Amino acid sequence: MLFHSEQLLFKPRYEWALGERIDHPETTARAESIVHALSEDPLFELWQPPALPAAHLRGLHAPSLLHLYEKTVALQDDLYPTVFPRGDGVRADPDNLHHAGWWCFDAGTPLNGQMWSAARWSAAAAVEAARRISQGEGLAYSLSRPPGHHATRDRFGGYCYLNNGALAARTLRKAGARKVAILDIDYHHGNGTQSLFWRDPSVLTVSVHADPRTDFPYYTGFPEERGAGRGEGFNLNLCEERGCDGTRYRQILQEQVAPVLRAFEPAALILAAGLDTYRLDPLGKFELTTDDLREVGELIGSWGYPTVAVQEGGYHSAHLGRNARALLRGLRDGLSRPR
Ligand code: Q9C
Ligand code: ZN
Repeated sequence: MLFHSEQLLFKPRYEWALGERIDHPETTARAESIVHALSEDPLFELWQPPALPAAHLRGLHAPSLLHLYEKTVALQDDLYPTVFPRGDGVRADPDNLHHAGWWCFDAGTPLNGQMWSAARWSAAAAVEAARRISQGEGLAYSLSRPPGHHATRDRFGGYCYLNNGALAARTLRKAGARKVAILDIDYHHGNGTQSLFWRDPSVLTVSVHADPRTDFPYYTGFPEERGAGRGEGFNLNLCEERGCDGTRYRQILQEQVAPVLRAFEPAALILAAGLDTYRLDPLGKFELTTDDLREVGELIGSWGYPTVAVQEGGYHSAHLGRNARALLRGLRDGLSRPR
């Protein structure tokens, strides 16, 4: 398990949900729950990643976005962008935090003085997990928090600032992997990851998620989004209705995901490991049990790809640790007996 304690200093307080101001779901208790559950398990040793050089981030994210993030360290309070300009004639200045809305796509992802350090360590953990896979390990887990899969090249949103899973994929590609697949099992569509590899045939992106007509991020995640240019056909969106249970979920993995991965033949797999498909999750409306998550892990592991598991969502803090442990144990068991 890769994790840095500075990831715990970022505490978003609230978000807006249809006119209600609700406690922010992406709490430090989430990470604490996972650290606690995995520390009790001798199989998951806790490692601190090395710091991530800024150059590594510039390969994926817009310099202006990173510039804006650097500015946020001076913030004394939480900043929620409220002005979201669009179209021609907008001159956005990353030195001016009043312009933060240009780099933001929702009202649930605040900036404050602690965010930038936490997000960088979260990304550093994912990159280090990927580095370990490139050196021959079979499974590595990054406790990435804040999460990453909604972050695009130049926009934050959906509680995500840097796209941790995408950085892991790039790390593997740079280390020599010709083809890498990202499988996103978070309840929500991985819109950021999709957009980052939209034209890239060397990174296959697959996301299994709730129907965007009813669930965040609403605008993307439809099956007709398949990539473009040379990347056409290398993005796959699989939508499920609310209420999807473990049996149905595994059926999707087995019948629709496994053949696509097999045909692609990736050198490694990035698993965007959201746990908000859990039946008690306050945001997700799927019905997977803890044991289903273990079986999901086992099924994915049985495909035999060296795997970087990167934490994404999952908001039932009290059960989050045991769910992460179930998924990871499943993965490890599956990998130990490939089919
Ligand atoms: N009432 C991830 O799981 N807000 N992000 C939903 C809730 C956005 C979820 C409103 C949910 C983002 C990484
Ligand atoms: Zn999610």
